[in-house]
Amino acid sequence: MAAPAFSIRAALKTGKPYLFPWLGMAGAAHAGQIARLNFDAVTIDLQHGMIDHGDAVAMVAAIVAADKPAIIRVRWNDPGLIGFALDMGASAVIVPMTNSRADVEAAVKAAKYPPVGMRSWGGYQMVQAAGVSAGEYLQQANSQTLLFAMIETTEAIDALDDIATVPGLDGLFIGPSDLSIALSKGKGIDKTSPATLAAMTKVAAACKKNNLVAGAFAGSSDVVKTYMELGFQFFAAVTDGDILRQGAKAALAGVR
Ligand code: 3PY
Ligand code: MG
Repeated sequence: MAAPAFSIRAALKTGKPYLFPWLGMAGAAHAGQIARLNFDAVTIDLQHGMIDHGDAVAMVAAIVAADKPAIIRVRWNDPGLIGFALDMGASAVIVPMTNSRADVEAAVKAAKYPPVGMRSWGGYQMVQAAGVSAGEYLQQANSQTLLFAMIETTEAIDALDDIATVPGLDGLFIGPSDLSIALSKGKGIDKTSPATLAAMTKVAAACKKNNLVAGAFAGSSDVVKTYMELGFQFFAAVTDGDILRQGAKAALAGVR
């Protein structure tokens, strides 16, 4: 964590937007190639991505070898999954569907070593990924590995003040697809609907008040810009599927 590549905090302090791709496809080769592009970090989505834990271990190693921090969105708010993601060498963990203070307290407990939480010590992959000694990792892990609670339901919006004040929490991360489905009562997905943006404005204010990182899945540069105007800083800017589709389209343009 002394190693600059592992630390996300130092880059966030500049106030600049923090941009990363969101990988849903398994493969260390493409994770390593994408990590060498001009992103700040790379995220592996273990909730909806077609990626198992063995794939993810190799993908984190490839991302870290490219000197970029790896971020993992875990499959669910489960202490074993959160601990394993950090033990793989993730610099940040994003936990889906955290809807109450109790949900977020449980996630923090899993992600932080005592006295903040109950993360269990073991394995040395995370120590190697951070490029420090085991003792240094233990000393720095609680402040340098970031825990994001996802806000993507009406329950979470209603519980925002309770959630945002959980000690040890580092940031909130909007899932705008699920949030817009919930806000529209299942009618549709709209990442920039007035209702979605109004809810996100409340989340940005809660982050500012409680010194939390304000993050969101955006998926395109237009949406990143819209969310930046609301006060967000930490973005999933594009998916690997979109990178592939856009690249294929560009390669064929003018030929077909
Ligand atoms: C959502 O938008 O609901 C997410 O979880 C991000 O993919
Ligand atoms: Mg979601």
